[in-house]
Amino acid sequence: MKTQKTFCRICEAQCGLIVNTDNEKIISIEPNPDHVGSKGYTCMKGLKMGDFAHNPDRLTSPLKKIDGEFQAISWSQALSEIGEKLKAIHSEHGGEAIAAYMGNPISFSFWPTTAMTLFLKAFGANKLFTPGTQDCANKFAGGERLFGSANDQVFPDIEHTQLLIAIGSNPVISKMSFISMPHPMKKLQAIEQRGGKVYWVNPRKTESAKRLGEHIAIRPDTDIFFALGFLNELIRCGGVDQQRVANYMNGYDTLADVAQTWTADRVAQVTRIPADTLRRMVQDYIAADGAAMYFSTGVNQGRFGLLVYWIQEAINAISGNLDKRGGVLAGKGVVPRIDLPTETLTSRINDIPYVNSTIPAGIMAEEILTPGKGKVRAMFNMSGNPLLTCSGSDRLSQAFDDLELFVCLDIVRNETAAHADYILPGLHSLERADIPFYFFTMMGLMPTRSFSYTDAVIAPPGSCRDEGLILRQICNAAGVHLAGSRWLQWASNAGVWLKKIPFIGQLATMEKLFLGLLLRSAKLGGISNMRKHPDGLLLEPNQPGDYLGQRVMTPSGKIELAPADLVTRAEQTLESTFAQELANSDALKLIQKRERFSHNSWAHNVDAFVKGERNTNYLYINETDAKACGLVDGDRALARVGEHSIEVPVKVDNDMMPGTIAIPHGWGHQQASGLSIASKTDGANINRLMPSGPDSIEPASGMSHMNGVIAHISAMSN
Ligand SMILES: Nc1nc2c(c(=O)[nH]1)N[C@H]1C(S)=C(S)[C@@H](COP(=O)(O)OP(=O)(O)OC[C@H]3O[C@@H](n4cnc5c(=O)[nH]c(N)nc54)[C@H](O)[C@@H]3O)O[C@H]1N2
Ligand SMILES: Nc1nc2c(c(=O)[nH]1)N[C@H]1C(S)=C(S)[C@@H](COP(=O)(O)OP(=O)(O)OC[C@H]3O[C@@H](n4cnc5c(=O)[nH]c(N)nc54)[C@H](O)[C@@H]3O)O[C@H]1N2
Ligand code: SF4
Ligand SMILES: [Mo]
Repeated sequence: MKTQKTFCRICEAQCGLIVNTDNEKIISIEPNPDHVGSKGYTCMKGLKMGDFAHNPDRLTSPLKKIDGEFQAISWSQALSEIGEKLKAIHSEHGGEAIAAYMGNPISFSFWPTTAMTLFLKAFGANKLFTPGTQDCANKFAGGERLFGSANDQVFPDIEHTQLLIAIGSNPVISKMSFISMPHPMKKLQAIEQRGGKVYWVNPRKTESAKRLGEHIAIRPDTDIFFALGFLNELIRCGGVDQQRVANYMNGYDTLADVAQTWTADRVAQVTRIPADTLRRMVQDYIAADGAAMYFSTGVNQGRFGLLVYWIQEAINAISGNLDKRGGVLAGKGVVPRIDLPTETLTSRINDIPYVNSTIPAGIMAEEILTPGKGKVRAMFNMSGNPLLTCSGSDRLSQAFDDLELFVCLDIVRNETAAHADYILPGLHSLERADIPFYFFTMMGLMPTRSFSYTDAVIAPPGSCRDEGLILRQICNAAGVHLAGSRWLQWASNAGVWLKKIPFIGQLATMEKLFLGLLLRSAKLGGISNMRKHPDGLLLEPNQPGDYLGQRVMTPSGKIELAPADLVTRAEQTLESTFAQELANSDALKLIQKRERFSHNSWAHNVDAFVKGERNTNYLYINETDAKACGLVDGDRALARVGEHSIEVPVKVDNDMMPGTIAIPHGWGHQQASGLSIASKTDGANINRLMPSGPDSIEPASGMSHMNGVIAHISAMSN
C-alpha cells in the first residue's frame, strides 16, 4: 500500500487529503490533519473521490459516434479524423468558427486550462465559454471598473472582522466562493466568539443561518435595492471616511447622487427587509471595528450582479473598511501577475462584450445557430456539461446537433457528450500534478496565505490522457502550432518522447515544466522544493494597509466609485425595475439551491450520493404558497417559466421565504446512457426553464439570470 498527501480539487476550499492506494487503486481517503490550510477538515465529496476516479462508467478509450452509437476507436484514428475535420473548418471559415466550453471541475487544474487557451490561440480562435457567466463574471467586470483589473478582487478579512454581512451565500453547503477557506463555519463561529456578528441576507433560512448569526429574509433579486438603501443610510448617518475618500477614491459625489432617492423606507417595499432592520444593520456596520460586506452566487445570478458589486464595494471602500484589518482585503497573488493589455472583444451577437477574455455562455446557442460569418461550427467541450448547467437547455440541445464537429473531453459520457461526434477520455484530478486554484495562485483570495504542490496520486486507467496533451496532439493533427508558436509545439512534442526515458520523463512533461516555471516565478524553488512540503507551505500573511495608494491598477491609481456605464445603467433602469417589482409582488420567484451531496451536475453517478430520498431534486416551497398552489408535501408539481416546464416532487419547507421557491440544478439524467447510476435517478433539469439569449443576460457582465426568475407552479393532475 502507498500513502500520498495531496489536496482536493472539487471546490475552492482545496482541503488537504491523505490518499491510500494499492496498485493504482484508491483504497481510502482521509483528511490531512497537518495540512496548513484545512487542518484535518474535509467534506464527504473529497473523501469519496475514489468513486469518481474508479467510476464504473469511466471512459477508457476514445469514442466515435457511428450511426448514432458510440464505438471505441484508437487514439491515432480519433486524432487524425478530428485534426482533418478541424483543418477543413479552419481553412474555410477561420478561427471564428471554432469555440470551446471549459467547465468547472478542470478550472481547478492549472495546466489543462492554460493548454486550452494556447489551443484556441493556435487557430486564431477566441470564443471561450465557461461557467464564469453562471457564477462570477459580474465580479470580474466589477473589478475592471472599480479596481482597474478583473483579477483585482477583495475578500473579507474573516479572521479579524467584527461584522460580516454575507449576502447570497451558504458556506455550510458550498464552502464559499472568491475566498478559499476550508471549514468556513469554524472561522465564522470565531467571529461570534470574539463578540462580533454575522448577518445572512438570503430568501431562504439556510443551514448556515441556522448555525449562527441573524437571518435577514430578502425578496429574491432585489439585492440592488438593499445595497442602495444601505448606501443611502450609511451616508445619512455620517458613516463615510471622507479623508480616505479624498485620498484614494474618485467619483464619490456621483455615487452619493445615485443613492439619494433610495431611502431605507423606500427600498423596504421591494426587498421586504423592514426599514428599521436595515437601519440597525447600518448602525452595526458603522460601529464595528472592522466590518465587511460580502456577496456570492445568490446575488451574482440575479439581474443586477454587476451593479450590486459596484455599490457593495463602494460601501466597503468609503466606510474605510477596504484595506483595513477586519474589513475587506485586496488579494495578492502568489505567482507574480503579468497584466497583458487585453483586447476588447465583442460577440457578433448584439456586440455583447467578453468578460475576462471569455464570452457569455448565455449566448452559446445563438453563436452556434445564427448563420453567417463567424457561425460556430466546431466546438470542444472540456470538463463541462452545458446541457444541464447552462440556461436554455432545449435550445442548446438543438445547437449542439447543428455543429459540424463536436468533441467532448471528459472522464465519463455525460448528457452533453451524447451530442458529440467524438468523446476523448481525460484525467481525474488525482491523476495529475497540480498547484492550487487560479483564485489564490493569481488573485490571492485566501485569508491564510499558503501554497501547495501535488504530484499525481494514481495512474489513469486505459488509454486516458492529460487534456493538455490531447489538445496539443489535435493541433499537431490539424497542422497548426500550439498558441501559433513553433517553439511551444516543438517543446511539447519533445516532452512526449522524453517522457519515455525514466527519470527525465518525470521532469520533462509539458505540465511539469509549466508548473515548475510558475513555482520558480513565485520564488518557491520549483517542484523538488515544494515536494518537501506535502502539508503545504505557509506564506507571508495578508497585510492591511498595503493596497490603497500602492497597488490600485486604475489609470488614476484611485478606486473608481462611479464607473460611467454603471451610473448610466442605474439611472436608466432602476426606477422601472422598482415599479416592476411592485407590480410583481405576488409572483413566485424561483431561486437555485445547492445540496450537500450534489456538485453541479456531476455527483449523481456515485451511489452514496443518490441514495433514498436523495435520488431526485425537489421543489422547495413555503406552506402558505404550497396551499395557494394546491400542493402538499410529496405531491408532484409542474414548474413553468414562459413556454418551458418541468415536473418535480414537492417538499414543503418553511425555511423558504413566502413568495420564493427553490429547485436545485444539475438534475435530469434519465436519458444519460453513459451514466449507469445517474440515469436511474429522478429529477428534472431546471435549466430548461432558465432564460437564455442576448436579452436574458446582464449587460456588461454577461451573467445568466438564474435567481429570482418568475415561475408558475401548479399541481400535476394524476
Ligand atoms: N440553474 C442553475 N444552473 C447552474 C448553477 C445554478 O446555481 N443554477 N450553477 C452554475 C455553476 S456555479 C457552475 S460552476 C456550473 C458548472 O457547470 P459545468 O462545469 O458545465 O458542469 P459540471 O456539472 O461541473 O461538470 C462538468 C463535467 O466535468 C467532468 N469532469 C470532472 N473532472 C474532470 C477532469 O478532471 N477532466 C475532465 N476532462 N472532465 C472532468 C465531469 O465528469 C462532468 O461531466 O453550473 C452552473 N449552472
Ligand atoms: N455541495 C456543493 N457545494 C458546492 C457546489 C455544489 O454544487 N454543491 N458548487 C460549487 C460552485 S461551482 C460554486 S460557484 C460555489 C457557490 O457557492 P456560493 O456562492 O457560496 O453559493 P451558495 O452556497 O449556493 O449560496 C447562494 C445562496 O444565495 C441564496 N439566494 C438565492 N437567490 C438569492 C437572491 O436573490 N438574493 C440573495 N441575497 N440570496 C439569494 C440561496 O438561497 C443560497 O443560500 O459552491 C461550490 N460548492
Ligand atoms: S470542502 Fe471542497 S475541497 Fe474540501 S473536501 Fe469538500 S469538495 Fe473537496
Ligand atoms: Mo460555480
